[in-house]
Amino acid sequence: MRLQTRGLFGVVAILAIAGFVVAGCGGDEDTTATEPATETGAAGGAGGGVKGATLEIKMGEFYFNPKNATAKAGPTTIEAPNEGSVEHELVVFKTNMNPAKLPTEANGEVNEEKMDKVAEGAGEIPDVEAGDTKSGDFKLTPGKYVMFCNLPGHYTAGMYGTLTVTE
Ligand SMILES: [Cu+2]
Repeated sequence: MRLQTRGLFGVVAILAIAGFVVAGCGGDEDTTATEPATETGAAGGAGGGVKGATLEIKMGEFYFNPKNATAKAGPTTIEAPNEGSVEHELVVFKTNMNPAKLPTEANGEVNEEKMDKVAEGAGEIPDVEAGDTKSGDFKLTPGKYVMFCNLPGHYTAGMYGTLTVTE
């Protein structure tokens, strides 16, 4: 009798341990990633390695939406979904030039070499096929940017806009 009881106890104990281990694993998988506890607004914007913001600029024939975008300074991922039916691109220059009066070449493309760039603020998200979305990482600083699509004829068809970046 004694022996049997002990044996039963042993089995129960093993099952209990096994159950605990399984439950433990399941629990781990469900655990959501710990988010950095920032954004308390204290001690005024030191924020070095904080993940940047995201800005979406939709593209189509022949527009950017929003046409006049705004953003806060800092590392920013611009996402450019092409909801049109031909390829587009998003070229971004930091400049005070009027986006409607950029220097063009004979074929109507913007002459990027003649662009009056403010510091080094330029970049682009090239070759976005119809229906695709591409993104690029930009380090935005306060000021004015122009954006345009420089595929042949697209700029002159009105595919340009502005991006205003504030502190
Ligand atoms: Cu285009």
